[in-house]
Amino acid sequence: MKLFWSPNTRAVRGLWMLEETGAPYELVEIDIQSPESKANPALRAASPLGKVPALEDGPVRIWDSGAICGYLADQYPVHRLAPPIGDPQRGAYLMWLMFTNSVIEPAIVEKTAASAPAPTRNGWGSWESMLGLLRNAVTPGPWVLGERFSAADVLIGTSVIFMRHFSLMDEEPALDAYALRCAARPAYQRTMAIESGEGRRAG
Ligand SMILES: N[C@@H](CCC(=O)N[C@@H](CS)C(=O)NCC(=O)O)C(=O)O
Repeated sequence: MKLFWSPNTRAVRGLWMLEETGAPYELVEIDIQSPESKANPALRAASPLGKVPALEDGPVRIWDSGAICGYLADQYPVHRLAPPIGDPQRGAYLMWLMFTNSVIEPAIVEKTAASAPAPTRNGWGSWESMLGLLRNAVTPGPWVLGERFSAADVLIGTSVIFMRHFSLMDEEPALDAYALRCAARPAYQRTMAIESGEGRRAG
């Protein structure tokens, strides 16, 4: 299995998820500033826009971080990173798995571009409503599905950590505590070591 990845990008989601599963993988570093690097045919086969993360697993090619995390959770059920089909938490899990790319990211654009909120027209609601939903999602926690850590926390966790890092939120005690819980996970710490270059491995 190969993860096309670049440090300090959304590819961290795929990397953290792989570290949660413990599955063997090869990291293929892409320089997203370099047209030559993004022209890598194997990357293009997995990711037509040349974006990271992208995953190659046998005949499977996936280029969306949410889909990659969901796929890996289902492929490695022994790690219980997704409620299985038929589980009462499956619906909530799928909703939170998609929340980052369908709600948080557009809401961040709304905030950073200083667009006027249009919560009825915009599918993500608004920046404020997104934050309210997130606060409720991690309260009481520890994870968005309560006691059960899942692939959805990889998505939501990286988003909350990103928003804190770039000071997009004011003080948010529940979200701050959640971010610290995510960051304390051994798989997340291994991911950060790889991102920084210390723990990089291939194959
Ligand atoms: N929705 C995609 C977004 C991926 C994405 O935009 N990745 C950026 C890095 S954070 C990228 O590869 N940019 C390089 C480019 O677009 O050329 C996902 O979540 O996987």
